[in-house]
Amino acid sequence: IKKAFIFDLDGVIVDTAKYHFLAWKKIATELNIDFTLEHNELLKGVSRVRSLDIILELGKIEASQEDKNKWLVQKNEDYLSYLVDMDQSEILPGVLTVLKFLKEQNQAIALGSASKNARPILEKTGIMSYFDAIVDGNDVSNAKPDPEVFLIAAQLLGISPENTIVFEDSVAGIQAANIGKMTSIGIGEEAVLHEAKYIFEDFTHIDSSFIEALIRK
Ligand code: B16
Ligand code: MG
Repeated sequence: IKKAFIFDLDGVIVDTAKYHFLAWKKIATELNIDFTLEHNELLKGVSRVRSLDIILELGKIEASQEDKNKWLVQKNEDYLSYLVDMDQSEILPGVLTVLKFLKEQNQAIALGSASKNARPILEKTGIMSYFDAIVDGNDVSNAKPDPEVFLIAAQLLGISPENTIVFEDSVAGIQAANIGKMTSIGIGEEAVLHEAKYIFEDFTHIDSSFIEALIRK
């Protein structure tokens, strides 16, 4: 059977979490908010607007919409400055091998990301052509753990949620896949992603026989 394989972007295909962190950290420092790498886990898979709210809550700061808009623009400009030199070398280990194998097996592939910067990242890393559908932060109104982003992707591929597999690095994303009745595969730490059906440290640990079994299921 033809299955749909949906990839999250940040933390699954590329390690952009570090750039999101640096950009948010700058704003937090300006506002005298203690913002650690541990806090940053809360922002994974979460929209830009919601991320700012979480940081302001951490600092117990109430801000005007005007100020919030200013910080959102500032954060994104700063984040984009880290992406200027991005190229294929920033694709995480093992990802290309899996993408190539899925293509050879004639499987459907989609991107399902909360980011509004997904397309330029796919272009810079040269992997746009692998994707049969791209659904990102510009296309959805409900953020993960709402399954909307993955449901739209599966629909665009013409494949039912039951025949869809989702690769995710965030708790919110794993929950979204589970709520959408899809097969969730966590990429990262077992302790964080224990709600996933399968968990792998990274894509180098996913071999072709595992994927073949998913396809045949
Ligand atoms: P942007 P994903 C998410 O991407 C990130 O994990 C999250 O940290 C970020 O705030 C969000 O995208 C929005 O990104 O500011 O670029 O629109 O993991 O769903 O691919
Ligand atoms: Mg992610």
